[in-house]
Amino acid sequence: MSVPATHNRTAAWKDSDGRHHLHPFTDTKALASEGGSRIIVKAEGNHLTDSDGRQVLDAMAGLWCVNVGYGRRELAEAAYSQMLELPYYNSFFKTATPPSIELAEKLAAITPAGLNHVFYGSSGSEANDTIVRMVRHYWQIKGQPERTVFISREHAYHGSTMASASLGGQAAMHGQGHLPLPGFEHVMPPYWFDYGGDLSPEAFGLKAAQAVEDRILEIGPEKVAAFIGEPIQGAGGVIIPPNSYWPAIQTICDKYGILLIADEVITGFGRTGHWFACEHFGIKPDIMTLAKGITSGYLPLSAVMVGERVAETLIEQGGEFFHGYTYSGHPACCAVALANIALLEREGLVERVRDETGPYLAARLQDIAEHPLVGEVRSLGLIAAVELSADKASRAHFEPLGRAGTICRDHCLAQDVVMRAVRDAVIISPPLTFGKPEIDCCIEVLGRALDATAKDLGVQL
Ligand code: PXG
Repeated sequence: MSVPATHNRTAAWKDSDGRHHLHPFTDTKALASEGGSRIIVKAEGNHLTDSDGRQVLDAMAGLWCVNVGYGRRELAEAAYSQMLELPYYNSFFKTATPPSIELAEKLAAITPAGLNHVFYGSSGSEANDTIVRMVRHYWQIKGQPERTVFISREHAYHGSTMASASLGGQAAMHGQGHLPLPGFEHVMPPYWFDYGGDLSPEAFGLKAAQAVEDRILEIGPEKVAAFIGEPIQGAGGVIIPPNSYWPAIQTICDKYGILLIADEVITGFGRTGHWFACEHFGIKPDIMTLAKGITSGYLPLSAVMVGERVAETLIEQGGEFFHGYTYSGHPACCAVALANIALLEREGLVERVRDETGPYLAARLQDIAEHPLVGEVRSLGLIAAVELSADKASRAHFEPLGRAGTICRDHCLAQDVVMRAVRDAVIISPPLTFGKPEIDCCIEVLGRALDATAKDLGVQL
């Protein structure tokens, strides 16, 4: 076992990490004062091992991405063989590589009908940047160059680059670096718990869709290029829209000729019990963003799926699209994606989430819904949130917002289960290899964490 050796190195790693490594979304000073990073050295199945030899259950699938779980030899071998055969070649200058071609064909086959063309990148942020450039280019070709504005939602997360952070609706991100850029608008999210008031969820879903139409009319429909949304807002707190929302959005986009973009970076590749969440919500996007689960995070890869309406115009009338990344269609990443999709298919993981583990998680969440601290539980497939609230009836928040959720998440971590807190929602989005025992474990850990949180907050149980 390598544990004793790594254990000896933990202090050195932490020290070096603190001195040299700027982490994403991290207050470096606070991290140092809290004792530095936890060093993850290994992972197998659904578990991570840290440098102290401690094992934790990963109910977040890394960062919402390790859909097939850790330690899959097939994926490592796909990367290894491809790297030996052809580690890299680009697709800029009238060249292509077999994995990038085969993956494009496979993605066209498994994504909803009509999405038949692929533009590759390495991250969800890059894919969404690509979309901004591609969509504006499309409208220029169509002779409507004034159509430049993107409409998105508050709490949306579409990435961290200038354009993708502008697409996103994260107030904290916009507060740094003068964002959003001009041409990015944000409307109310379909977040019934916070915004729904006395309306039923279905009535509120229509109201949230109406907010999109109202904004289109305010801006002028002839200036609106596209509406972008995550079918379920993940990093924004697992906001699952009422069923009335997406069909109404589709109708509004169709009415004004506005492109509909579904960002399926989190919801794709089986997360919701469907290959893509659009299938569940009954929408037909013009463009779809894919990343994360496309390779289960084993290598970085993203794809923009382009529908016929846009692709035909770009191809027939667009000429050269002056856009691309060194790693667009990286052969090793594409080979891993193909192996990952083959694994999802062979093991029937998507169907398992739809028929077994998704419904089981939903049922088990009901067991904690009655807890005095819980305002709402929500889930679809294997993505779920437990929303903490100071008062069930009024859905009031604890003050300050975010404290209760963080306390609860920390009590889960203390029991060796990784969950995530967004505001006061405690979130899970585990590998699709989670079975009933792992789900039971999460629910039991959450139950104890809720009790401990109530104690910390001085709430009588
Ligand atoms: N779209 C969505 C819906 C995402 O969730 C991105 C785009 C950007 O992907 P890249 O690969 O550029 O990171 C994401 C990423 C969090 C968290 O704290 C979530 C993401 C990234 C980092 C942190 O939950 N999602």
